[in-house]
Amino acid sequence: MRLTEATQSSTYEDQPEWTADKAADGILDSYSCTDWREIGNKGWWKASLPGTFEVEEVALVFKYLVYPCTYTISVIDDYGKKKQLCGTLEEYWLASEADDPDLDRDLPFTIIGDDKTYTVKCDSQKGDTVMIEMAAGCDSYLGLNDVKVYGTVIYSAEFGGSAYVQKVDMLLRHLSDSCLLTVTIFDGEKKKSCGSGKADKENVVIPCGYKRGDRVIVEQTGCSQNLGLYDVEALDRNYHDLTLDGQEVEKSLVQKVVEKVRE
Ligand SMILES: [Ca+2]
Repeated sequence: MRLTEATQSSTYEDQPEWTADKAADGILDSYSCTDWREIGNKGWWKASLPGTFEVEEVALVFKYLVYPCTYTISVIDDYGKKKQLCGTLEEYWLASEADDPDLDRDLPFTIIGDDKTYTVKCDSQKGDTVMIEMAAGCDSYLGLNDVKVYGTVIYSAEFGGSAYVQKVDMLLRHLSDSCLLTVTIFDGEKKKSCGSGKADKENVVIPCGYKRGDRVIVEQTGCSQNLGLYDVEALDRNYHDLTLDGQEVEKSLVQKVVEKVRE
């Protein structure tokens, strides 16, 4: 997803052009890195996500030296500013180890050309900001080429009663080939799947086969950004619009309902 409003605790004074936004521009070359250097202090880098996401994965792409230091990767909640840990990157002499083909040791990086990518799996932490911190006391600096964040947005709306749903019609702000929109009708606690569609056109329509329920849930998965649902419409079997009371919902709520259905 496209990251914005990148900031960092400091910018290395000898490389003033290596600003925080260089790790949020999607450009993977050695002139598009960020560098912060904190001797003895706790350094950090953070950026805003394009909306509130349930974050599944954060990938850090390094271009050059990473001196031994422990980095923590977190997702920050929008309202409470609650910091939720995704994972840590422990001390690695990345450049020397990765450049030595005889070194018999597993590195937690995917290495393609000069790019060394460290991926941390998150546990659907919900938030609108990603933050990377360097442990205090590291005599270290970081050449961070880019940060990639993957996550899910969920939309949920109630009909204000029970209805037979003919189709769900969605109007998107952004398009994506890799992104799937999945529509589910809930009838009380019973889950009825309508189907999925690629988010590759402005107007995505998912037929629901007159499934009866009182709530529609749209899940956005595999996306690199929040598609931005301009509008969601559901038609009943008489082709009447169902009034939707739309909102983003906590995934835990959906999971709770789904778990009950499976019981
Ligand atoms: Ca970059």
